[in-house]
Amino acid sequence: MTNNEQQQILRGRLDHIEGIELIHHTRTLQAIELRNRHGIGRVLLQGAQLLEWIPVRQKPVIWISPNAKFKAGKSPRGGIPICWPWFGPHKTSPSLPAHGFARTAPWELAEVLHLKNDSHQLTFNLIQEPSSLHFWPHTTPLTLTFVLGESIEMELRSLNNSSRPITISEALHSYFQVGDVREVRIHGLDGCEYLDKVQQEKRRKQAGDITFSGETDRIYLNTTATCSIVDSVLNRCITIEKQGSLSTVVWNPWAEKAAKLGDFPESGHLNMVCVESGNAADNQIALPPGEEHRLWVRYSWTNTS
Ligand code: TA6
Repeated sequence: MTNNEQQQILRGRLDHIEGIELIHHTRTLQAIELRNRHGIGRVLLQGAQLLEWIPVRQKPVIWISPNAKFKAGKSPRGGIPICWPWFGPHKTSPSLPAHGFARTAPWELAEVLHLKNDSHQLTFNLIQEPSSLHFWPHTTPLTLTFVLGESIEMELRSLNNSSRPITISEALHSYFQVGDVREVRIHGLDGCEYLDKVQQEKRRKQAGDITFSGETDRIYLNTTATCSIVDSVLNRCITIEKQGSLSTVVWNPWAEKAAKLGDFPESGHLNMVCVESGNAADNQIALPPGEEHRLWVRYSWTNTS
């Protein structure tokens, strides 16, 4: 089936659903754009990557770089990339894509529901390309469900349909918009052990809230904690609840690394912070044949002024 035929079918399925349409984000990349009484959002079909969610009467909750590059096979900087079936560099083959292949692979929109409270529920299935089979020779259907309404809910389900046990690591690599990261506190990880990736993965223990004054890249381990991003510039608190996740990654590249990455605007690092729910490092997941793993998050926000 050609791409055009697939798009026609998808458009047909969306025609009868209020507030949702298939758009060309670029000439080659399609996105689902949706509007309901709670907000406006876009999800790129490549990577099933939420690009933005702008609640009504709110600043955007999810940060997307104004310099994000939209091209096939590259995850645009920002939004919520899906890191799967490994987090970070591949353990044995550094030439393989960082954070796995799900975030740059094609996904299909399998179901759209317009819920009674005027939220939208979108379910996407990963389309495993032949090119990934040589380094991921497993039958592991991956499904991502969003509920976009007065909050953002996501559920990532990994099913091991192969005959052998598999090991995965994963993260919902969420970029949150903040007024000024230097005035942000992240609450909820006090006392938690973490790997400090700017100090050769030295193991440390968090004391109090997390604050930011330089490059910060930490994998908090063995934590099921609900976290909150307390933003005293936007007078907003974003709450991050999770289930099926034992790791929380906190990242801000700061100015020098952001400049090297090449898709941040000048001082763009000041308006974002990543708080990523997943299972990484010590918390990788061993999935026996026939078993399914479920990672769930809910992002909600309140004004604090
Ligand atoms: O989640 C933090 C991190 O692993 C950082 O080490 C940094 O590499 C970031 O992800 C972004 O990775 P990317 O491949 O999207 O540039």
